[in-house]
Amino acid sequence: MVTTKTRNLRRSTVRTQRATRRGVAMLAFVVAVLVLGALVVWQAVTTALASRAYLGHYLSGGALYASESGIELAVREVMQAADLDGDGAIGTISNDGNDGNDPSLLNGSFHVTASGTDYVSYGAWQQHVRVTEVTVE
Ligand SMILES: [Ca+2]
Repeated sequence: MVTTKTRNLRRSTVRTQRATRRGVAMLAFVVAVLVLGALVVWQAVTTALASRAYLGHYLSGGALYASESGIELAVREVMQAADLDGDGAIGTISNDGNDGNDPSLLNGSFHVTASGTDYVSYGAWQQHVRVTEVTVE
């Protein structure tokens, strides 16, 4: 009689250990699936942010080139002492407060203001704006 109880107790212990192992394996599987899912979501978000940052950098570069084009034209007016764009002043480009008639580029425009010998060019490329300032001595 004592022997039978011991066998039943051993069988019960073995079943409990197997169930515990299965539970641990299931928990490890669920954790692994959650970690992999989080990595996939993180990669998608990171890729989208990197693309958006690159686009902003690209468009900002276009605005810088537009701004530098304005400075080039303003310095040309100063060097030739002539109002090349016909806005009424030497060294300013389309300085009439009307953005609609600014010299236009492919996706942008620019205008230049002057204060004494300081010239400020505002270049716009789509929705990005860059400002370049020069002093002519
Ligand atoms: Ca001018």
